[in-house]
Amino acid sequence: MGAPGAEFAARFGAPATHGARAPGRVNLIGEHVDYEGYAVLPMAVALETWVCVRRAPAGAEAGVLVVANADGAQYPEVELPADPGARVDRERHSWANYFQAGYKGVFEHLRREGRPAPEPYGLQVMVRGRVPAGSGLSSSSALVVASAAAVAAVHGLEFSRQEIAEFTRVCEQHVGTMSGGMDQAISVMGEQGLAKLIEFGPVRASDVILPPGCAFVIANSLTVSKKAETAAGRYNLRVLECRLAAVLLAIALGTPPEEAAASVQVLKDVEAALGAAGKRVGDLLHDAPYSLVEVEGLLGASIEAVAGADFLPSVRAAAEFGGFKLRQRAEHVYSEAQRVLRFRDLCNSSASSSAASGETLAALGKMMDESHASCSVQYECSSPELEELTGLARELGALGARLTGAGWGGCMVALVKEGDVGPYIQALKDRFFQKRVASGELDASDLDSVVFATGPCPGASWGRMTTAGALES
Ligand code: NG1
Repeated sequence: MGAPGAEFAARFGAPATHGARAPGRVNLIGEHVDYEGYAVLPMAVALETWVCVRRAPAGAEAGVLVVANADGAQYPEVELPADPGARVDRERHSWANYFQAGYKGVFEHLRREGRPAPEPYGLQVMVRGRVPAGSGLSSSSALVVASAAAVAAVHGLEFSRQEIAEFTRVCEQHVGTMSGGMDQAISVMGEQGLAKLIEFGPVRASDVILPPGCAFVIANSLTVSKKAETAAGRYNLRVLECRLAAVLLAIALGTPPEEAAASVQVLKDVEAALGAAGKRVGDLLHDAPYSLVEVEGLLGASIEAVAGADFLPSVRAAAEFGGFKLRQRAEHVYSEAQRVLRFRDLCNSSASSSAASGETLAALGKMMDESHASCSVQYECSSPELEELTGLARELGALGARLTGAGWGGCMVALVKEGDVGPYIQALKDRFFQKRVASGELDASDLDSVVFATGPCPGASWGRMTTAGALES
């Protein structure tokens, strides 16, 4: 399924002039560490989102963005102002918020860079997404990246891949999650046949050659993770807990509270000082959840003053959950960051052999299992369905299995020997999915889209569209 060219012409009466496609991704290892400044190891997948655009003709639509979707029944058409300054309405969780975030991002980037911005004109837009929403494969970033790239193309703007990766990370935050940057980066920088180590500050991607003889199987737990809607008590709360843990670690290491709050943003900022002092997280942070009173007492300031008012909903959510689990969150981040580098090193060192040894694959699988356990126990971002699925995945012979993406639902990724893929997928269908078909939760015709093997795919492309509805090469 390619560009929604026919749908565009049917809705707007003329072909699209510009377009972009951007893929979703599967993260092989490195969960919830990107927003703490650490590297992640994803690959782009074959599921992608298309955004086709055309400048609105003079008249009624000249000052608006008419944003339509090829699946109009599920994603109804939305009209937005053609004004990059217009606020994204976070309280109304519309699918088109992601388009608007990408649209704003283009102009905000130009402004930050001090580059001249073109007059923003009205646009006709048609979207088609094949990345399942809320599945942990980053449908949100695929849409933000494709939107930004298409908007840039129709305004005649040229950006590097790195620029797009940087500014789409920032602009996706308009939707309401304090996104870390992995998804946008791999969606733009993905390459056929290569996983990538993505590092931040500035964002950059280096090749990771996956060992020959192995395959990655993605399976959807069928519980949708509504990231934007649940951000206050889940994703954003974790970002806040990490920030608080980082500042309290710095204070425990002797930095005065005010200085720590000003200079420490993420856990990576205190890693060196921890190492230099020969301390571990568990030496400095206690196991029991921290109450608001205790945290603010240690900070010598309100959380709002330290982290900003955007986190107030998360502060309220933490009170409901019984406090902030700072030690557990920090331990997850530091251990996961190390697993990413060990995983990368092992992949690259086995790249020269014609088939990876059983030992190598077993070691990679073990790291994936450890990553999952840490996500589940320390970071508490798994779900009963993901536990069932990853447990079954191992029982059925996967060398390792873990949730992928933010968690709380969505997909898992399992490492499987290449030769075992067919029977393995069939066994997963029989043991996990068939009963869901029987209960009506899943349509039998969707079986192949909820469990499949994939290799690394190319990142986004964009530009002018041919009249036949393809991107000009
Ligand atoms: P999902 O929700 O799977 O797209 C999110 C973040 C990532 C990263 C992962 C957890 C966004 C757009 N993406 O991914 O940056 O933090 O969670 O590793 O918020």
